[in-house]
Amino acid sequence: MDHVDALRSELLSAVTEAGDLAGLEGVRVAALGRKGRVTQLMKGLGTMSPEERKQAGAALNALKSEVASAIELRKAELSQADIDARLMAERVDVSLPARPEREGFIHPISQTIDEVVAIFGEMGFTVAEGPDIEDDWHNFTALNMPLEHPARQEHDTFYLPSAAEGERMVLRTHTSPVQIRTMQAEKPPIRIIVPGRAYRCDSDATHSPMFHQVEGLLVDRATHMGHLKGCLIEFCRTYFGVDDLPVRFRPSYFPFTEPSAEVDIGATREGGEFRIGHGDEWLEILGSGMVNPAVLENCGIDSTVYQGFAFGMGLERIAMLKYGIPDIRTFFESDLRWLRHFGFVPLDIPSLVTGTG
Ligand code: 2NL
Repeated sequence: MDHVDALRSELLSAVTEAGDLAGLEGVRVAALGRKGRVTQLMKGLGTMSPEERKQAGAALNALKSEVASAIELRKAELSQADIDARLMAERVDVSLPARPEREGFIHPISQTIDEVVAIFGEMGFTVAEGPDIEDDWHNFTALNMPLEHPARQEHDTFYLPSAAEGERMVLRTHTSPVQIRTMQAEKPPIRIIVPGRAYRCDSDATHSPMFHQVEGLLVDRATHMGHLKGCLIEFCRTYFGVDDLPVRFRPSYFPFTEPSAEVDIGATREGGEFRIGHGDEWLEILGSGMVNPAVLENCGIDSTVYQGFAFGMGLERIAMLKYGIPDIRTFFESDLRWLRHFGFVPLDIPSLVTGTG
């Protein structure tokens, strides 16, 4: 069996010396492949006497499995070395300055969403999302707007062609269906904000058929109007960066809240333009109210135990007021000169300390 021992040490050192995966595969084929040396020796077993075959067969099987496991071991080592080499070669220096040809700007809507999320995030709200294409129940019925409700006609809804026998779907007219879905899926306490696209068939200097909203919803056992007021006053003052900004709650009506209030902030008119802050003018910036108990019940929440407040605002509107953008249609024209003027640099991250980011 001396020749088996010699072959063993020869093959094992070839395995150890293989410098890469391709070289190792060559060693494997030469030893264990169809015409490999170990395979050839095993073929010779057939010509031996039964006694010889028993001994030689056991020795060759042992050799074969020893060589095979040495190859596996070396393969693992070489693969790791391969990964290490690639990681070194493909390393990216993240501290390099941005290349001028890759210069880009954050769209004011994205910036405004980031700012609003930062402010409400600090108060403990998380972001929820849902589909743009909705069914009638989630967009209207659950929100206390039954078929004959006049608010449905006011909404200038975009309807999709109805499927053969299916119901007619709508492009959501507000982001409220996301709150409905959250209330159905989760138990209170609920504290979410929902930034997203909404659609209404309307177009002029202050209306776009596709626009963005942020709505908010908080549901808990003892939620009341004081919580709503504190939360929204805090939001207005932080968003506009005016510590003592006057904020006014004016009675209003929405089918999904009772009572309802619209929120105005103090402003002065200078020339044709509004300036946010003190003064004798009021600017409406959002709608709000205590969630109508019928809406809670529609979502399976016991309205004798839980109460909630909700609010909604147009993102283009609050962005136009803060950044002095005069026409809503320019948000969606993809005009690079407009974006360079009103856009934000990517590293200018919004935070509560920097306000605008
Ligand atoms: C506005 C007014 C508002 C809500 C939205 C809401 C959602 C649910 C339940 C109750 Cl699921 N309310 N949303 C409430 C009050 C006002 O939006 O003027 N938006 C631009």
